[in-house]
Amino acid sequence: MHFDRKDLSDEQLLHFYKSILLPRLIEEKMLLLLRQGKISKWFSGIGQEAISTGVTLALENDEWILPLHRNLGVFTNRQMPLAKLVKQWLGYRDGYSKGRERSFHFGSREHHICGMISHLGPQLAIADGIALAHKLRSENKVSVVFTGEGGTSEGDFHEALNIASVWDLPVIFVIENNGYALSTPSDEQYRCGSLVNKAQGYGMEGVKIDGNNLLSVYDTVKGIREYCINKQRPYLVECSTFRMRGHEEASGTKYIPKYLFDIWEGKDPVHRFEEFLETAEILSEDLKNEINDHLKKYIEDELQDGFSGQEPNGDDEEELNDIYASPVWENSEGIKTIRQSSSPLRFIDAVKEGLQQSLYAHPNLVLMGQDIAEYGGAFKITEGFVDEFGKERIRNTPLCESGIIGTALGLSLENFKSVVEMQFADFVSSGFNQIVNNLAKIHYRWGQNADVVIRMPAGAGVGAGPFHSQSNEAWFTHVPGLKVVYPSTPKDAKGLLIAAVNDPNPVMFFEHKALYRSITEEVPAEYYETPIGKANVVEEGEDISIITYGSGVHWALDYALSHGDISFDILDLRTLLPLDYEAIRESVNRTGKVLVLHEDTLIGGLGGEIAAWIAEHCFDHLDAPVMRCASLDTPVPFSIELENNFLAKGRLDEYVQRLMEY
Ligand SMILES: Cc1ncc(C[n+]2csc(CCOP(=O)(O)OP(=O)(O)O)c2C)c(N)n1
Ligand SMILES: [Mg+2]
Repeated sequence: MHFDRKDLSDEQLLHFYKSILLPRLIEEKMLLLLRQGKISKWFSGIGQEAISTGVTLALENDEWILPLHRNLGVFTNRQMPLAKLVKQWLGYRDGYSKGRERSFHFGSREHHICGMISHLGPQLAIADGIALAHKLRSENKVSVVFTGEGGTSEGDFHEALNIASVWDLPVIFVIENNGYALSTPSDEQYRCGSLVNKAQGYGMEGVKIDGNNLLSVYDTVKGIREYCINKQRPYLVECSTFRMRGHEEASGTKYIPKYLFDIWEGKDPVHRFEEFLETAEILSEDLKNEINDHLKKYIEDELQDGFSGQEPNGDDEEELNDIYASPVWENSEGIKTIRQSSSPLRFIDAVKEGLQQSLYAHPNLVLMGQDIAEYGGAFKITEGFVDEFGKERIRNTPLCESGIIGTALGLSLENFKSVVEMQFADFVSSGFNQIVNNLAKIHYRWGQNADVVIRMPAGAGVGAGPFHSQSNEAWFTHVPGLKVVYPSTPKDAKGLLIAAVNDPNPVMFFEHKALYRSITEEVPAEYYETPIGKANVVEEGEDISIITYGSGVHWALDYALSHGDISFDILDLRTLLPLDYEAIRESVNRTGKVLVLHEDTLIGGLGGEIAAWIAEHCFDHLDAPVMRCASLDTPVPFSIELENNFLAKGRLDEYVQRLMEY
């Protein structure tokens, strides 16, 4: 192995030596503790330390790194105190995630590290968002994200590299190619010779290097960093390496031929670098011992401190409180109005105005979606926005829901807000993982918020078939950490959208397509919030409560209009997560008979949760069983006759009559 020191001083080289040695010594100690049963799980990076160390040393300390499970060297080289890391690994409350996350699955804003979730791939696009933030602010910074060669088979890899290239983002993508993904060898993983060849397909530069040579990694990444900043382009680096231990310690290495260990033992990144320093007479025997002793003592001291951490105490209130980031008070005075005064607006125009005023209120707000720029979006909601706010803030995206939602999270890490438009709510399934696993959980996991609104044009009644008509809100109401909002009127649509953008948490914002152009009402011209989490009593009554939202509100109102003999109490939930249970209770108390109505299908729909809650908490006030009127448990059919038959609206009369009979 040839080491080229270039203009690095002896002092710097010794610093590099300590930097690569520390993670190795910590790991050796960890293996010992594992055997003694003192820690439960360990993903070893022994053999791969030159990559974490070289990459981290090549960056500025305030540049974000998104590491994986074998990158201890990233954490140590960002000077994270080992004691606190140990507390993290032991699940103590004074670790980096209050005992909520395992091993390296956490981040730290202070250290500009955004750790992985278990899913391989989703953090790749977060690096895009961070780099976009730097680009928008004209900062000379890059973001760096790691993947294993196995992770490159995930669609997220493709989406993240493609976005970075199309948007000219200064991101360094580092592949640690250690030849195996758990037991799967490279020839069962990909067929492109070298993974770096993929760079060409994305129209970016790439290089393959010896990932076991600390100076090669350092020097290459340092040069690439300058390239990325100067050219405002991404770069792909493939580092050849090998892991000397099992995938994780319990899984063994039987599937790897022994000769590979012999070959790679000869290329050990720590020993070879040590030898180079000794040969160059930079590291004497005495100094080597001194450094080793010093680091070992540091490790022992920190371990002792780490093991004296505190067990989490499982306080429900604290646990639930950390699901959401606290709202930040925003001064809304003087936000530009689009109209002179209050006037009737269609639902769709109210959404548009909510977006426009939010763009004026938040100079750090970026809109992203397919065809939303010059074309104005599938429903023309953002028409004219490019002229008003510029292409940097109104961003057409490639066709990649997952990558864009990940990018939105990256923007949030750098204090941007974003609104992502799903062309149709149905397509959110292609971005599902990012929403339910990254956006929803990140605040609970390590206190980072995801300031992202996802606009969801949803619902049927437009003859659009199974993939342009779904009511998929219940997919998300089951996910702690999300907020799910579903306005039914233009006034609420504008106010709730403004509130959603102001809210620092991830908000799924449902807009029923059939309401876009069919519902008009007086909407204030001012910039105002309709509070998230508060239901609206649309009508007070005595006979039957209809608890509903979205299109259901209008079905209930129509029905009530043509059945003047029944006194309906109509409650528009407006927010589905968190639910306004108090408003539900009050409505039940007024009538004693409840029908939960929604366009979503019956089984697993939100109606089940509401009915169960009422049965559990309002039993004394009930005069009849809680009923649910929902759409048929099939996909949404295309033909208008079938769709009408599918929709809950057609069964409303039957349910009301059954309730009246009690
Ligand atoms: C989406 C997803 N599928 C499967 C797994 C289970 N899993 C964890 S690590 C791993 C292998 C990863 O291999 P590679 O990307 O090469 O990284 P390495 O472990 O070799 O560093 C697998 C299959 C996972 N974490 N996420
Ligand atoms: Mg691998």
